[in-house]
Amino acid sequence: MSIKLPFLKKKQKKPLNDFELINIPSHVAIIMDGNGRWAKKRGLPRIAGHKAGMDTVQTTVRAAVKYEVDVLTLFTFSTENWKRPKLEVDFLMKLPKEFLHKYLPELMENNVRVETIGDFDSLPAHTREAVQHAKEQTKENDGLLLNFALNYGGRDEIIQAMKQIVTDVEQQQLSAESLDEHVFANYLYTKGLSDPDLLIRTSGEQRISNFLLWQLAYSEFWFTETYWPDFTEEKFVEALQDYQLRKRRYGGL
Ligand code: V0D
Repeated sequence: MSIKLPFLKKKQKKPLNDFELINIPSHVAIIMDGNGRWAKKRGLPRIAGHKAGMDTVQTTVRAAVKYEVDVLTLFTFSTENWKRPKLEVDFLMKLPKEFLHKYLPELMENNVRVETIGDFDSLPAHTREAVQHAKEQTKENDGLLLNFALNYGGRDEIIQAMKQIVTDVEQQQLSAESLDEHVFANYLYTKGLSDPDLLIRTSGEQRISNFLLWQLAYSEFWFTETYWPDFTEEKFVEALQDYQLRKRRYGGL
């Protein structure tokens, strides 16, 4: 005799037009992995993968706007990425300016606000200036918050929070007794943001790699084998639908 598992039958993907805008994750975070492997597969240099990945960022921004996500946090450069060859780092550091030159007008039209998390001051001046300009130009927009994790590391974030807390305690701006999860979260780069509801990682790796260590405590994780430059609106919707399915199952318990 077989046990009935009715929910398994429903697992077939619904067509796009049947997709409901209820229970959309408010905050989606993405580890955009597989740009190098995408390039290698095509016999191209790694930087060609990064450039193709840059256009996929805008594809994803459009999808996030369309499906009314509130916050999209993208891991663009980790504190560990400085160890890569200098020429690759130099190339990566030019991508924000290139991206914004190409897409800032569309971000404005779509009411998108640009922000960053990470150690902003340690970035090259030319990168900082391009990004700062976009932050200022978009600061009144109240649609999607496009949050670039730029020179970001989760442990680094926690350490810089600790240092600031110690300073504030020493200067009697904060009492050690009042420190709790809520107070601590206010010292993180993500101050004021809700935690990610959904983390997406592309390219088959299933790790968080020092991304949003504190904030991902209760997030749903969704992985795909797809290399980041091949990621599409359809893949994004698949992740959203999977998220909705998980929420519906919990709701039934
Ligand atoms: C390369 C895949 C957009 C990941 C996406 C500095 C690796 C493409 C930006 C960007 C990168 C950052 C800030 C901003 C506007 C755009 C970006 C970097 C890498 C590293 F305000 N794509 N992108 N930044 N890649």
